[in-house]
Amino acid sequence: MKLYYAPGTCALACWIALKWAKADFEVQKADYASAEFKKVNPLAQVPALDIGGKRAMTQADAIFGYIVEKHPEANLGADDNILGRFEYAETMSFLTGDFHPAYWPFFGPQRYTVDHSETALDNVRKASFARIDRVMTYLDELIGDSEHVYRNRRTVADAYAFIMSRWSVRTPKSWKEYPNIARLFASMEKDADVQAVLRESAA
Ligand SMILES: N[C@@H](CCC(=O)N[C@@H](CS)C(=O)NCC(=O)O)C(=O)O
Repeated sequence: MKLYYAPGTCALACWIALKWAKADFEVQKADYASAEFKKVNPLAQVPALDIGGKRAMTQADAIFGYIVEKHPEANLGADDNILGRFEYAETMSFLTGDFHPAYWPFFGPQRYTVDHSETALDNVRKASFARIDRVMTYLDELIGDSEHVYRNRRTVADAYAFIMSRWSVRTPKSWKEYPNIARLFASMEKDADVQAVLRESAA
């Protein structure tokens, strides 16, 4: 099984989840603009997970679902009751559908304006910040006084939220200014698997 990633991206969260699940896997750095990688994922995005099927798996949330179901002993997913499953699905939908896209205009402003002057690009970045702050604030509230995103225990949602919140250091308000996210960070940064992924992905 091979995980395609790029440094700093949400694919690192899948990498952490695979480690937490004690899965047998390898990783490959992807050049997402390359023709070669477009054969793996025609959308030219990471993560992609090749488990030897006809095509690689794509979409972070779906990949997390696969890891969770394949490794039930790791208990990285929802509590097994109707409200537990609802809350987990709600959290993952927020992370994949609201949180992640909030950062897209910040990192790819040229996709959101036909004017590619530095001023126009900077204006898109500035405009995106309100939405980023809103999703960061919501995440902070989800964590509350715990160290986790979902029900005060470790799930793939911690890895996903942690990796994506790191992007905030490039915005006017870093994760350090959201007290509950900062507590999640303190706990994640002590985790040996997280440390290994951050080290190996930056190498
Ligand atoms: N819907 C996809 C989005 C994945 C995504 O946007 N990945 C980013 C890295 S965090 C990427 O590959 N960006 C490259 C690009 O869009 O050109 C998912 O949830 O997996």
